Amino acid sequence: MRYPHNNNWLAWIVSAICIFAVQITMAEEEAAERLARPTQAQVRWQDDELGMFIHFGIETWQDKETDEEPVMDNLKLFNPSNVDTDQWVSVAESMGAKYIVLVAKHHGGFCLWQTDTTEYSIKNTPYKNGKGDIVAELAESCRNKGMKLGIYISPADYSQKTGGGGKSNKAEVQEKYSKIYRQQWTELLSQYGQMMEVWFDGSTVVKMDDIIEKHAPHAMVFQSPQATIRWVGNEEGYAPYPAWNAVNSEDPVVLAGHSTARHGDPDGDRWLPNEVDARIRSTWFWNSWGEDTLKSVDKLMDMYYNSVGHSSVLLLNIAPDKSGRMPQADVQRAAAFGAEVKRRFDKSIAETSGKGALVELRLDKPTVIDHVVTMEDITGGERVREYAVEGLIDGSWQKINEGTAIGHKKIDRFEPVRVSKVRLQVIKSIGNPLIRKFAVYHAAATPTAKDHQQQPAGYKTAWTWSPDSVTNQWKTVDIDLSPTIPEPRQYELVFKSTKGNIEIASVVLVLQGIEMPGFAESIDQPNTVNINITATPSMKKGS
Ligand code: FUL
Repeated sequence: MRYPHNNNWLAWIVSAICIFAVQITMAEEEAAERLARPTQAQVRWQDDELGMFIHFGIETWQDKETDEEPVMDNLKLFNPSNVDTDQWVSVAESMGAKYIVLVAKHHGGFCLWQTDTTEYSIKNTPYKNGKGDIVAELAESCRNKGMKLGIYISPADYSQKTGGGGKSNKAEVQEKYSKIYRQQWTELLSQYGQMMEVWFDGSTVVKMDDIIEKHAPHAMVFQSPQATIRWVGNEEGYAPYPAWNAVNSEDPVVLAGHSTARHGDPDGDRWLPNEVDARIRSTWFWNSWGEDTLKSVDKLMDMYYNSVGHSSVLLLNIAPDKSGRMPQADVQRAAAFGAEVKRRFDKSIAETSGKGALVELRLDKPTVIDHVVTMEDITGGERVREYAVEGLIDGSWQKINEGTAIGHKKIDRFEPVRVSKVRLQVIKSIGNPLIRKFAVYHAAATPTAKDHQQQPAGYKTAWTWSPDSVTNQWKTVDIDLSPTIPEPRQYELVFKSTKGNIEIASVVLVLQGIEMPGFAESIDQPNTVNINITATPSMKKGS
């Protein structure tokens, strides 16, 4: 820079300001460098956005959600006449799903593949005279159609007398089961092609790191200490907002492998995005009465906005019936859902990308829009903390929407407005915002009150407990929560006192008589404990 001689002082101030600004920018960039980053596999997985879950087993014939009494006699039931795994894959495709997760063994212990680990498996069923193998059939269909496949093997196993996490109170049962469970994973991960996701429903106490490392190093791992993705905390299809992608690696819940969306921390050091598992009907397995519970396309779209639109991945369950095919009504609904997502979001009116706090999009002419989709380039970490979307309406800039997190994707839906330009103003960020996509749409889909819904109704429940006598001493109290816990979810347990103060020293959750350390954790609210109920073999038997 050159300045006239008598303006030296001005030059000095200008360069001082420049240096100062450069230093601030460098400090911010250093902070951004410290943000958690996804692996390439996590980035690919988040780009998938939608997967299809499949539950199919003895339960399909029992009209039940869990095979609670796994006796050999039950195996007679499993005899589908027309297993059509190509159809399953087509359904996934029609919905826009990029991967499938098959439940190869649910809590009852029945194995859908030719396993050497147990007699409670497909080889002792009438299906194909015991020669059938549903995992093999689906793996082949997926291979033929270029669909990615993931596997769920329940850690809890009734047939082996283990509860959540594959845990037993008896050392000899634990030792035997740990071997079985490890072998089950080894079989499925080494004999059926590459698996893109492995599901440890409710985390696992059985050592798995070496097996994953050897056979599925790039697979997404749902729950467990090796998790690369986490459970959102409910099964209703909703991620809260904001659902930050990172967590703190030292958080005991993260270490135990069952953190949820509530453990998200934008400044956390471990990238662990949320998977939102949900059902197209009200149950995971097909049953004779469930067709009326099929969710409408509107409801499914709501779930889509609140999961994919909240930087999470939606894993939607569709269950084959007793024939082995997915029922026509479900097939049509899945296709209609996929078509609606496409109709709304396949083609933007205009889009751009950019670096920095302001990203502007000029439209050819004043245009009506009702959606904005924004994506961060998450390879640089989740940088945006607060933003506003503004539109140039009749010559003046007006705020259309605002938010906090963007992450992989944020969908903003609003009443239609006619704009000639749109801009993203990043109000708060760590380092320079990296915007991969800023796109506008006119989907003619009116917003509903449920947009940005933080939690599904009934998500938070408070119980009031009134003991007969109150003492000044520490007391251990057993509370039976089973009547008030209808299904797997995250609950907040609030202890209230009507007389004097109470203090909670510790809370331990017991499921099926087995203590589940880490499933209950105190949170930052007075006398409140968060409990994660997932993968419960039977809620009826829970306590
Ligand atoms: C839950 C299980 O208890 C359900 O049966 C289902 O498998 C779902 C995906 O996870 O925790």
